[in-house]
Amino acid sequence: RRVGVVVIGAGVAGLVAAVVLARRGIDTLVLEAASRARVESRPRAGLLGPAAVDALERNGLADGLRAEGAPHHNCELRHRRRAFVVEYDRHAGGRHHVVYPQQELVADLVAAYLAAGGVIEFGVTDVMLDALTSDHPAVSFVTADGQRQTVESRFIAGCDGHHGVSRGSIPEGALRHIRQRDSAWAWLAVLAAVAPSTDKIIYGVSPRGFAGHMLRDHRTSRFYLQVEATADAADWSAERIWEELHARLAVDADWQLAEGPLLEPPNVIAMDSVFYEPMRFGRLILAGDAARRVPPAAAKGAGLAIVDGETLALAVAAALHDADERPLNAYSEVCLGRAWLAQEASTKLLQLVNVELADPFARRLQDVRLDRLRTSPVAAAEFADHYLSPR
Ligand code: RFL
Repeated sequence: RRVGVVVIGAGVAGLVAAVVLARRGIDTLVLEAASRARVESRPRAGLLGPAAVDALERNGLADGLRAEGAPHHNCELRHRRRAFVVEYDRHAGGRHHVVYPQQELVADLVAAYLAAGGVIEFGVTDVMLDALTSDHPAVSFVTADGQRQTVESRFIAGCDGHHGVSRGSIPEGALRHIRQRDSAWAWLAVLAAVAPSTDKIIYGVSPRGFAGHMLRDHRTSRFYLQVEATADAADWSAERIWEELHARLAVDADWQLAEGPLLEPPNVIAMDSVFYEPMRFGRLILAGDAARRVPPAAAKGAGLAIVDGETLALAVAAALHDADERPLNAYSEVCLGRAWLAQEASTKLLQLVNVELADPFARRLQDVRLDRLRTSPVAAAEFADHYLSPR
């Protein structure tokens, strides 16, 4: 069997790429390890920046997001038991975020791709990539009902996330691994079945460490707690989590944090990033988390994956339709430029909100940064530029 492009992974990167390719008449096959039910219900990201929303709009993929998503123009910081709001859209020409659960976006994208005549194999196992530097790279896999198949293609899009097989199929030494030095901190990610106690995201900076109250939908809330990088999620009972959230988010105002049952076991998310460069090896092109890991701190991962997916598809379409390989040759640099900008935003946000618990000197500087953000329009404009990046 032969197709134009095999896309490995039906996450946001893979599905955006697949829709754009299929709509341009390119025969596309998506291979996904999980079931359809699983990808359409797996909770992850929620906050999407303007570049990602624009990319979805441009491709007619934003109907669900427009109907169900909630625009977000500001966020709240809590410091020394005082709350202040940063109206970041005002400093960014009205650009803002939209909160829309990633699994709902995935469901929209699956539907759009199938409507464009695309084919997805869910539940595949043992995916293997071959002949990546030839004109006809191949992918072999075992279907959900146990058949081994091999498909030849012109290009392979490696969109299978940080733990996928695509990047691992590239020979040792062909990519640079650019890793951040180990961070002392991680975030414990908690998802609870409770209506949010706020209408804006809250970044709480307290003497016990950072706590975040993020938004998902009207029945679900995401929380983060700064923990030691070596922390074990098993040590964090629901009781301990709520106790810390109450303590770290406390303000001298009439505000209550509502509790609810945890929807999944909490997990410890490392804050150390890694980039793999370039994002291409022969006819295999990487997109999204397959090419990097950025911390969820500034909520950039899914947005980058979406714009990578679109950029990849347009570059491959130019190569296949017009024999123009220039966009493909520029692909890695374009995507890396955006991703490093997003990384810088994440790094800056972590410096703003993570508390260096054992370092009074760093904490004094953090106090200054937060006071400047509260009082200086220049500091607020700088925050807005990072928070909404990449453009
Ligand atoms: P995904 O979403 O991981 O999708 C990859 C897909 O590939 C499949 N797969 C395979 N398929 C076939 N063969 C194999 N061998 C395969 N191995 C894996 C997987 O089943 C999956 O379906 O990657 P993609 O598309 O690159 O998208 C990346 C984003 O998912 C990720 O960056 C974000 O979720 C990060 N992130 C956030 N990003 C935001 O922009 N805003 C946020 O608010 C935000 N919050 C978050 C987050 C990530 C989190 N976690 C779970 C680390 C919050 C959390 C808690």
